[in-house]
Amino acid sequence: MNNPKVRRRYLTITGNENVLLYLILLSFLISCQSKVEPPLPYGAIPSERQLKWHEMEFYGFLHFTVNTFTNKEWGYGDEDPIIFNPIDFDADQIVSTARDAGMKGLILTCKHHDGFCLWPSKYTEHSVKNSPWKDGKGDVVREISDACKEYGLKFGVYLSPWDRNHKDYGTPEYIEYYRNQMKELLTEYGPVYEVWFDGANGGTGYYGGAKEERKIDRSTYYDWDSTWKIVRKLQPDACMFSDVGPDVRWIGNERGIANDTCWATLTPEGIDGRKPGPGSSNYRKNTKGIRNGKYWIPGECDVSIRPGWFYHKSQDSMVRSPENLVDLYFKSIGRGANFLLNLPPDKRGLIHENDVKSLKEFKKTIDRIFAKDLAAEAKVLASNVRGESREYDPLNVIDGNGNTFWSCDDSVTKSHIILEFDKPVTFNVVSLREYLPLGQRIYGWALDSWHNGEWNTFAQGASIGNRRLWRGDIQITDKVRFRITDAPVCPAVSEFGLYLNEK
Ligand code: FUL
Ligand code: CA
Repeated sequence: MNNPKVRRRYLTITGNENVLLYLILLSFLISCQSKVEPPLPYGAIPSERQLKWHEMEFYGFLHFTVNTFTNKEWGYGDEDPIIFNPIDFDADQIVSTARDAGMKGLILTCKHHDGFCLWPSKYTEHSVKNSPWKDGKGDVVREISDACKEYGLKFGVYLSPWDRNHKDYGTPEYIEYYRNQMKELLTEYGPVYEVWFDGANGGTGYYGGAKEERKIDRSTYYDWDSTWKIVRKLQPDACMFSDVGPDVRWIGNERGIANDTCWATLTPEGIDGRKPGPGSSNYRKNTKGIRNGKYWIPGECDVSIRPGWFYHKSQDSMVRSPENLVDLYFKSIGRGANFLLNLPPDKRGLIHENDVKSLKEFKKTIDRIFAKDLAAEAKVLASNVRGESREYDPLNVIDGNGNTFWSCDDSVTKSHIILEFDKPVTFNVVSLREYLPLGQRIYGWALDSWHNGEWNTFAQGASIGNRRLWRGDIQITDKVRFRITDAPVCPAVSEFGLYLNEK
């Protein structure tokens, strides 16, 4: 200890430790002060898989089968597999068209009502393996799912519960067949993000030559709970779509439009007191959902880019215009639902030039609208900040991060934020998002702009959810106010954006 060198070293170490201890203590005190518990979740809340699904927002449907060659919408089930021969089939063209349109996934009709399988299922001969296409060695499911991986899109599966070809349809044997096919699709083609259960089922068909009508009890025949368990086991991240969920609900129309007020929650109702199921539910309530419904089952708006779901030459001039697609974007995604747009490959096995053209223009318009978020420049003030904590600061609504949000004290339900700008901003589109892990918490909102010393309300609505888009008259102002006019609990608003849609 008498050695000065050693002493000095000892002293130095001690000094550092003190500073270190001081810093630890300080950051502990700061974190104690700023750590304010987040609000408790309200009502039904989304699962992890549903949260991922919400991020998808826009994706495509591919309706492709023997109907493409027979010019029908619903095949009877007696089609000869030799008619399926898309000689120029090009999965790259199909998937890159979807990607270039901004789609984040594709759902393929692996089997439609006619029963023809686009993959060589080992449970039937009624498939691509008996088609001249690629000498019976082709597999549309393989090629589309591989191309999706290559282009960074997620892959989804449509497997029609109704099968107008299968001889056993209507008996328990068919359910086994259906589940076996589902297992093939969910184990042999990589990750699946969505499984689509169509509610259209039961009726006339070929049925192995019987050519008759087979009625089924839609609420019991399929024993959906057991099939859904298989999907959960094989693809735990996949969301299941049907009229009644369990993860995603049909929006109740095939026009691609959610109700202006659209809740992510729903309590599915059966018909005549029976168990709700795909094709047997009071789906009219799906368009709006049910405020504070029992389950988180958000809406998906499916619609085709043409009048039909399958390709028909006669509809080449009836492709939806880019403006119409933008309108659907605002009426689906902009109302908290997802947008599922069908692109039917033609007889060649390609997305037709007219559809490609419209999609390109649509994408350009969407990109132009959302190119610059004017709100990012704002100063943001709030009527209340939860625990006065920086964690719930109103600036969180303009940070471009969906995981940070503005919130208030538990007792504060009606509240507002004001965005202030150095110079007036010009906008005609507003984008709002709630922080979904805490549930859908806002029941009413309004937007005001500041003109000549007073507030003018230019927009109002009820639901927000994953996203709420408003598009209207041009506003020029240096102050914008977002008011929560009705809410059962304090809010959790994650994002607020202002954009200019130049004509
Ligand atoms: C409906 C089906 O009957 C149509 O053919 C199409 O597949 C559409 C997406 O769902 O219920
Ligand atoms: Ca944020």
